[in-house]
Amino acid sequence: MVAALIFGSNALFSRYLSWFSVIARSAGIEEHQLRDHLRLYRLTLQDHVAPETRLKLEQLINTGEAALNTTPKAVRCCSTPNPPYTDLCQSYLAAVLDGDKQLAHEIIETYLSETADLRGVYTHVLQPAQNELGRLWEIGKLTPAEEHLGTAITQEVISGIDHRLFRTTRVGKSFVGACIDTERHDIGMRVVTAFFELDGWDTYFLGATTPRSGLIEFLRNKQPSVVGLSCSLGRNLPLLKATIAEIRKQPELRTTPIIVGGAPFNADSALAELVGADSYTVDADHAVLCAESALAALASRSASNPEAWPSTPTSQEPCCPA
Ligand code: B12
Repeated sequence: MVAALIFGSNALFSRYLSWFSVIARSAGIEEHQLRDHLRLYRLTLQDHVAPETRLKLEQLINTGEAALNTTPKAVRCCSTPNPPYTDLCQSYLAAVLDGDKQLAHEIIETYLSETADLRGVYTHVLQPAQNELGRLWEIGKLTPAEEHLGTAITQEVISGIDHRLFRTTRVGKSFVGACIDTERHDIGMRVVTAFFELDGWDTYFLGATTPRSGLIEFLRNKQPSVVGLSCSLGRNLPLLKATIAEIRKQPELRTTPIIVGGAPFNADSALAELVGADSYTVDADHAVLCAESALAALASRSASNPEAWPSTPTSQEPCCPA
């Protein structure tokens, strides 16, 4: 809620509330209790906030109340028909839910030896399987330990197929992908970084909870063509904004395009501009194209008006259709 208030994002708050209402329901909390909760929020907070914030708060809570009637926008899971991956995704998920990591590896290795369809495995098997783990945890059908086991198996499978990423043809560009200091969700960033590697970029995946000072020192040394930052939780947006501001203060990184991604941006793409990023995109399939267009925008801007740069990033629209 605080991040939604800070960034004035009703979409972020309604996504949060529709998510929370699922968790609450599976914990036996009824909708009228959530409504009471919001009413008390309104009553309590309005006496403690400035008039302009009160208005924003009012709008936020109104959208939130409306969101309680809606079901959260589903993320693609293995239960979502997605030919030709449906059976593969479901058999992979079944192996993961059984904790059968040998079978999980075999299913992916067999498919890859027949198709070499690495991109399909990442975005149409591993990602929906992870989303399904989240959905089952959310409705109380999976314990945190079982979700951790499933996630660990997927991380092992990703490590097992990493060797297939390396291409002979390099494109002479580099990409650093990281999660900020409070963000523990790094599989999304790892998959995005893999897509850059597949396209011949030199990539550096720094993973979860990367301390800001270390991230900035690494970026100053590497001076990558593009930086990617991942955020899965709305509450991490203010820190992401501060991290991007810090990166832009570095003379060596003044013109380096920064692209972002993760669930909060899929809820409200305007947040990409509000955290100071150059652009955002919904998933790994569009990430390299997103980086290419950010680099093209950089080139045309510094060519047309070297003085103006880097004043304002160009497009905030998802650089590829959401
Ligand atoms: C695995 C997981 C964890 C693991 C993470 C392990 C790891 N090393 O990553 C652990 C157990 C640590 C974890 C912890 C928590 N989690 Co969690 N987690 C998940 C889960 C199940 C899967 C995420 C995943 O791996 N997805 C697969 C990847 C491939 O997809 P992705 O992340 O969406 O990334 C894609 C796009 O978003 C995009 N993208 C992402 N980043 C970037 C960056 C750039 C630059 C670009 C271009 C694109 C891009 O492209 C990616 C590839 O296509 C999700 C469920 C879900 N639906 O997301 C919950 C989920 C995100 N977690 C959730 C929660 C609540 C938590 C906790 C707060 C739980 C708790 N109480 O402790 C903690 C918070 C920890 C923290 N501080 O970050 C909620 C968040 C709900 C919300 N309100 O936002 C979710 C949605 C579960 C749920 N259904 O309720 N979690």
